[in-house]
Amino acid sequence: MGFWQRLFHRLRKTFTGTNSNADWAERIEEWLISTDVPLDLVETLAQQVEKQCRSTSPDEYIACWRAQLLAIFQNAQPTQDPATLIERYKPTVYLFVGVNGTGKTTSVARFAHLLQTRYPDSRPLLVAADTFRAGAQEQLAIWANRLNLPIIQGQYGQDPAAIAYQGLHKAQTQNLDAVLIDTAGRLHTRQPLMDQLAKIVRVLKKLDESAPHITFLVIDATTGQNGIRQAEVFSQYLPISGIIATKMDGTTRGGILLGIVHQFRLPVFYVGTGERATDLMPFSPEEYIQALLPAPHQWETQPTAQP
Ligand SMILES: Nc1nc2c(ncn2[C@@H]2O[C@H](COP(=O)(O)OP(=O)(O)OP(=O)(O)O)[C@@H](O)[C@H]2O)c(=O)[nH]1
Ligand SMILES: [Mg+2]
Repeated sequence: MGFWQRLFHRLRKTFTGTNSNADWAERIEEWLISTDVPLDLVETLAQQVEKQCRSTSPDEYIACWRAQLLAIFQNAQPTQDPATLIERYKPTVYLFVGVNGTGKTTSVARFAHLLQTRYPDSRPLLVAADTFRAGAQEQLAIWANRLNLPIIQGQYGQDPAAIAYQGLHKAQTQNLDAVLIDTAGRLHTRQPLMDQLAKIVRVLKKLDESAPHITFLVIDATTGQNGIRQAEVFSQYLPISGIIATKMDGTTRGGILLGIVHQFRLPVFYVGTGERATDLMPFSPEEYIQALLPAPHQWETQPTAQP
């Protein structure tokens, strides 16, 4: 390129801003990848934005990206509010599944508290069907005590399906409103443990064909790309109703959720924002996207990407 050509090119860039969107695109793509949004999804979004967004103002350009991100959630809207199901089924059965340490037990307690807050007359029954990890029974019992809720416990090593059955049976005979079943953390790669989950579902159906009414897959939002695989494998073994995304109170922006919602059309119902009973919020796609892709002047603090 000769001197005049270079100058012309530079001027055109300055005046028409033709290149500025490309610069922005690159920065936004890098940013989203650093928040754990899967690479292929970022690329797809970039292509859509390029086609649809003509504006050269950074604010409008960001708004265009946000609209694309939001559209992903429109394709996976929850058909029901899990909590209000207790008005429909008595008892409503909620099953909590996920890999080790994602926050299942804490989510059982937090969801029980949420039900109690919304329906003060209800008494959810907690069911400790984690017989795999020593101390798991005790952990849920402490929550039951704190929240003043009934609990069904089992023995270490016992068949978790039997405890789930016992729990639902008790709730049916005592006319309780809800049954919240905690399960053992399991690696999605261990088939016998995954088969056990399918067995819990089969056994519940012997007492109530429509149970479980909700199966929450609990995902640790800091988990990175592995979250996709977790959603994929758990969905193969039992019908997942949607996601509880935990540990959203840390530095993570939880970009992996976008990947899960996009790929599996699973709604995100709640986010966990801490370790207390009150730390469970209904998920808001708008707020999530606002935090995932903030205004450019807030970009100085890079989110920490998970390996
Ligand atoms: N900061 C924060 N910590 C959380 C959140 N949810 C759970 N935790 C913590 O994460 C750890 C694991 O939570 P649990 O509820 O025991 O997880 P789990 O899935 O039942 O674990 P396993 O039964 O061992 O598979 C605990 O220390 C919780 O207090 C959250 O939303 N934010
Ligand atoms: Mg647990």
